[in-house]
Amino acid sequence: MASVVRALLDWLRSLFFKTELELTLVGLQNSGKTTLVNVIASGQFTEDMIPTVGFNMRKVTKGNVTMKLWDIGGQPRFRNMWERYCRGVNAIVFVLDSADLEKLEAAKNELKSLLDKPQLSNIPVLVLGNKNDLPEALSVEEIIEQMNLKSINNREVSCYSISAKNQVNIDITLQWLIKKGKGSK
Ligand SMILES: Nc1nc2c(ncn2[C@@H]2O[C@H](COP(=O)(O)OP(=O)(O)OP(=O)(O)O)[C@@H](O)[C@H]2O)c(=O)[nH]1
Ligand SMILES: [Mg+2]
Repeated sequence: MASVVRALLDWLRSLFFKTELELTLVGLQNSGKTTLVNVIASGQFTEDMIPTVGFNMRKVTKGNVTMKLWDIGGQPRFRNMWERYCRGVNAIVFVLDSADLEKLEAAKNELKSLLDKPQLSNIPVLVLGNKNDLPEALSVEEIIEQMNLKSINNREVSCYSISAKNQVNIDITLQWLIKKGKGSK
């Protein structure tokens, strides 16, 4: 009986309460940002991707949750746009190719310089080590160490190891992000 009541309450709540989220995805080119957005939006993985020129915006609704996803190009010529698109969002998602060890230092420097921007202070950051299906991918502990994430102490920071390709840890990623949204009637 209690579970029936709970289900009824959940259903009633779902009729009235919506969560709205605005998120920005940044990270070096080829890390998998657009792929991840496609997986979140439609569950589809496509191998043949074209680099994002400028940015894309996708609005995705899942149940009561509406997410506005800003997906910004990661090539050097677009990186000066990152800050502008991160202002005022609920969370910044920094996507890393966790199997591309050569680009790790550049990724670390780009993340640091982004988070040093005063306009972005306090915005929570989720670092996603993507491509964990590849054998050389770093573990979460290695990413935290190599990306110097423990030195970030002016905001909430989390890190997950994911695979957009195999849809690994996309569920916990979404759960983390949804908690950053604000409920509204
Ligand atoms: N093995 C593997 N490949 C992936 C994964 N996610 C993305 N890729 C591949 O990585 C390449 C780049 O993906 P994109 O989504 O275009 O990368 P991006 O970060 O949007 O790149 P820019 O738009 O240039 O910044 C594509 O060939 C994808 O198929 C993954 O989880 N595993
Ligand atoms: Mg892209």
